[in-house]
Amino acid sequence: MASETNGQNATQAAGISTDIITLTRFLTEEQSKVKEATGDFTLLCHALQFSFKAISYYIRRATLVNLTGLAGQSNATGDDVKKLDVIGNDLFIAAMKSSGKCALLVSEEEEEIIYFKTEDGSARYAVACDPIDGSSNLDAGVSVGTIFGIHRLADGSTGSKEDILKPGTELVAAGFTMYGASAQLVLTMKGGGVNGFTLDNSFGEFILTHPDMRIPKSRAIYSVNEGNSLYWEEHTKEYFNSLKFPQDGSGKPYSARYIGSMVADAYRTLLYGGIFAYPADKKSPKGKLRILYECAPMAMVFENAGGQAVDSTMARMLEVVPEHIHDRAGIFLGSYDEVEKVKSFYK
Ligand code: AHM
Ligand code: MG
Repeated sequence: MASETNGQNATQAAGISTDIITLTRFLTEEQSKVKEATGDFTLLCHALQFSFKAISYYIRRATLVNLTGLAGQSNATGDDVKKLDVIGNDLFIAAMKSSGKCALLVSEEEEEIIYFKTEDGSARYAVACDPIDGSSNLDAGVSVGTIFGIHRLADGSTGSKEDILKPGTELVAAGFTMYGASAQLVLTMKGGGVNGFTLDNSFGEFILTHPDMRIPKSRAIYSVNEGNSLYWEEHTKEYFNSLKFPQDGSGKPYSARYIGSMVADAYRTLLYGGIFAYPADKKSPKGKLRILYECAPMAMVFENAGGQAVDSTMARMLEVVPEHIHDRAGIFLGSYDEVEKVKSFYK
């Protein structure tokens, strides 16, 4: 007993926490709260977290092992493909396949749906992902990320297009990992809160560092590619001008922050508040960002953290149904009040 007390004193004195909530522990605890849980979702998440760790590892080593630059091809949505895009995509596919729980996968890098047939039909999930979002920033060492959304197959289905061409309201879980100064994983589940984990490279574990994340209700920060303003619709121009040239007597304009990586811009917005937008415009009438693996998962995170997300027609982003797997939408997401302000310009 005495030595136990001495031990506790020693850990306290050293400022060491011995009761750490890893992602693995968090998932196990979440699973135990659901009576009918089979553990399949937990296993799928374990495969996901391995892909995040592996992608993070290769991004960190990219410059040293000649992984920067183009792979010499373009992807399903016509973007130049970086070598790391290919590696990230391959890692993600292998992780989903080997999990045995993923029936089908939509990736930004793949034109068609990838189906993983299992003998026993135990794969009950459909996953959409952008393995490395913001990859045009990679060679400059700027933060990029992986975005994912998870749907459950309809009863009786063994996996079909209809299992993934669903609105975000049907997502069972979604989130993203940002590969920045450290790898930050943000995860949310249907009807739940938003939790943030930081990859501790020495442990090789994601540690719960940001429990129950809530986005500030408002903040005077906007994040948009202003280089597109020539193509913006009038109400888009009016809205952003109102942030820069306030007429309400406060006299203080908003600050602009734009990284050009959705995951990094969204993560900052989630922590600090404000608004992130990639509006539809005259050049891109459907917007740039993809519904299944960019807009909907982010919208779920922001709503579950107390914020909002809408498309360029001001429809709730989570209710937008994609027409095809790489369908796009304009998007505004962020603090509750900031999105309300956007809506007032589009009435
Ligand atoms: P990607 O999936 O090809 O990387 O493109 C998506 C990225 C987002 O991360 C980011 O918000 C946007 O494209 C930036 O686009 P732009 O360079 O037009 O501002
Ligand atoms: Mg992307």
